Amino acid sequence: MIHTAYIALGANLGDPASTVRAAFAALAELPGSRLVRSSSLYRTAPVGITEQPEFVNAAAELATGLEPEALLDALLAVEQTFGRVRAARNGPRTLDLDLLLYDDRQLDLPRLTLPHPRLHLRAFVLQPLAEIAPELQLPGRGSVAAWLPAVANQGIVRL
Ligand code: PH2
Ligand code: MG
Ligand code: MG
Repeated sequence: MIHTAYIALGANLGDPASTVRAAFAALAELPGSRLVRSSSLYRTAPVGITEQPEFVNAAAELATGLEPEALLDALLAVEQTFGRVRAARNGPRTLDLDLLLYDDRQLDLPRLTLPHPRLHLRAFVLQPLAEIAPELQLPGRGSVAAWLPAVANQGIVRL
């Protein structure tokens, strides 16, 4: 069974744009998976801890045979290959891969909540996602595009 997953990419250490491009290639190589769409790269103001470098963010659509937790493990393994060290929560990182949506699956596990609980509040996620899937429905919340005006005040520039 092939599923549709959306993934948020983020980086703000090293050479973030090169890292995000290389991460798209790594996603394309995941077992039983195909990279269907990849967004442009966006330079974004840090949300949460604002005293850290700007991020480069992007979004990807993956067709995958991996189940959600196997996909999550695969994403964490890719983060590791890019040298991610988990220090401060929400602090700087060489690569962050967040599973946003998996079909219309709703999940609440200790290590994985689907849809991602804050995705509709963050321009750095919504804008790249809207570029590749504007009509995508967020379970219980309407379309991705409908949420864009709510984050219009957040700093984001397409590279
Ligand atoms: N990720 C965070 C916290 N803040 N800010 C931006 N602009 N982009 C991110 O990817 C990001 C963030 C936690 O993962
Ligand atoms: Mg994140
Ligand atoms: Mg993460």
